[in-house]
Amino acid sequence: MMKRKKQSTMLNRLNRLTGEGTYESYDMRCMVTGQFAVGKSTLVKLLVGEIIPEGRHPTDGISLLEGRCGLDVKTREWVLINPGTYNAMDGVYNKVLMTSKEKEEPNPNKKLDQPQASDISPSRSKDDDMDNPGVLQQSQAMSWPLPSNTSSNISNQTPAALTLSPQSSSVVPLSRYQLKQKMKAKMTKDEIRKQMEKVLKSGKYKMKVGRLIFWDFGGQYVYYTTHQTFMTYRALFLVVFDGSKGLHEQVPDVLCFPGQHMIPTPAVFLQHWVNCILTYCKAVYTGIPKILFVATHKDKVPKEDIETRRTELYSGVEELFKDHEGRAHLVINNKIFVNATDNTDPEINVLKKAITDLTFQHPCWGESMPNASVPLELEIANLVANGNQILSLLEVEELNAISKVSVLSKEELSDFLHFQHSLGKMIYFDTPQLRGYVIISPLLLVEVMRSFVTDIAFWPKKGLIRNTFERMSESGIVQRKELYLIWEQKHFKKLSPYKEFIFDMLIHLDILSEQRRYDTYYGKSVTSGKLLCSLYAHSEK
Ligand SMILES: Nc1nc2c(ncn2[C@@H]2O[C@H](COP(=O)(O)OP(=O)(O)OP(=O)(O)O)[C@@H](O)[C@H]2O)c(=O)[nH]1
Ligand SMILES: [Mg+2]
Repeated sequence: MMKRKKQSTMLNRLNRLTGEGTYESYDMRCMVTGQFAVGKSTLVKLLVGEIIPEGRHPTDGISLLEGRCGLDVKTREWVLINPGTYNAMDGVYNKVLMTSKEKEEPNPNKKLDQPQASDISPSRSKDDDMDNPGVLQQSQAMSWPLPSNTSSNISNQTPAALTLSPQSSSVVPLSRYQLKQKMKAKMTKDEIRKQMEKVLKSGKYKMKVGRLIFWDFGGQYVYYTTHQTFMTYRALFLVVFDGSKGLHEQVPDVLCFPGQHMIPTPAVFLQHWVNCILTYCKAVYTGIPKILFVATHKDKVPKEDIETRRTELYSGVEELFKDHEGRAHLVINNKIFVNATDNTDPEINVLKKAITDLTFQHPCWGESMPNASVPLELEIANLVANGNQILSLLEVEELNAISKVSVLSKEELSDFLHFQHSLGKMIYFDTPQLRGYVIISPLLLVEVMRSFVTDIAFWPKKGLIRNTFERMSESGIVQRKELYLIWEQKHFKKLSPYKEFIFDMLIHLDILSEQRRYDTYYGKSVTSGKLLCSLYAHSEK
């Protein structure tokens, strides 16, 4: 009942925001989960065209790879974005520049026909470029519609060695790096805004390349309690496992799951992740989210045994989930088995194709989003790209006032924040304690969690904070001042100015609660009192 009311309010809000029309939004979070050390980070790096480091580098918390790759909305090509030359501004470029102006109304004063070589030649003036589709031609080149069979080789090549794809090579064979440099030199934030607003006004805002955002989840136990906070049905999940190991072989050197008394095996981990995903994602669409299984370490299996191994692994997985309630969510039949360290493994393309297909089948891919809030979204995206993660409501209001095409009314702004929160893109709680701030990057919350729920390997070696971690992991008890101290550390310094807000938010989210529940958390006793951290509650058992 309550839920239905909430949903209809949300729809009303959305309707109010969509008064000025909508555009199709293409954004997909690809959440990569699974046991520790199975190759999640390696695989993600490979998929976004990053160089794969040697050796083992466990992921601390969650690592977010944003703005590195996308999918061409029309051709479905896997598009890599400036590997090796990634710049924080890309977050903004990607959204603005992936806007197609192809169908813009012809303007007699401007050249809107076929792009010419000169459109993107360095000799043209800045203003010309801003008014010319050549800029977007650049963006098309930047987004690099590579044929999918070669895209996996991309990180082997130096950027300068790359030429434009066939359809744009007739324009000018600028290297990706050169284009990038040129873009940087040519487009200031103001110009991007101007450009964007023009497109919006024309009502032709259209994303050309949808974005894939990879969420790489750390596989150590300690993070299991925090990961669920970020899971959403508006995502596609990968569950990665090491295909060189038997599904029921004991995983050495690990204790059993907290609170579970089972021998740890790859099968136990697979079940854990599937259950976790399906428990924490709201069931909004039947069979969504999808969970794609990916086996790694193919190179550890003798060549002649690979096919038998593949069959064995996946019939094992099939068996494991045959009576599972969430069977409809599982994508097993692709039987993907890769070497995550080798970008020339042809099966990487099979994996990319599976991710692409599942993304295009996802009901949230291409959903209608209000035009009215795009300018504000872009302002915020720009700040996020520059490393900002949190804004005061006042700052958001100021940003909203900048736009020349679309300034949201107070009511609409509130709708916008609620809506972004429901999408999981921002975090905003409309309560007296919390409504003063807006978390504009979910990464902040990841860092908050990581600040006090982290693997022992990442604890300080000695000192007060070490003691806090020891006590917290044993008893689940922590004090406000101890958390504040943790946030004073160099690495978490940016949390410090918002410590009270963050603290209140952890209470609001029930991550922290007073040890004595009959006290209200508004009372003074909290500031000095002990708090129970629910994320460590298992340690009490
Ligand atoms: N031979 C081989 N090694 C792999 C493969 N995939 C990953 N590795 C190696 O396995 C180790 C662990 O890989 P990661 O990608 O860090 O594993 P992870 O799943 O991200 O681990 P956590 O972040 O701790 O959860 C690294 O040394 C990788 O180089 C593979 O397919 N074949
Ligand atoms: Mg990792």
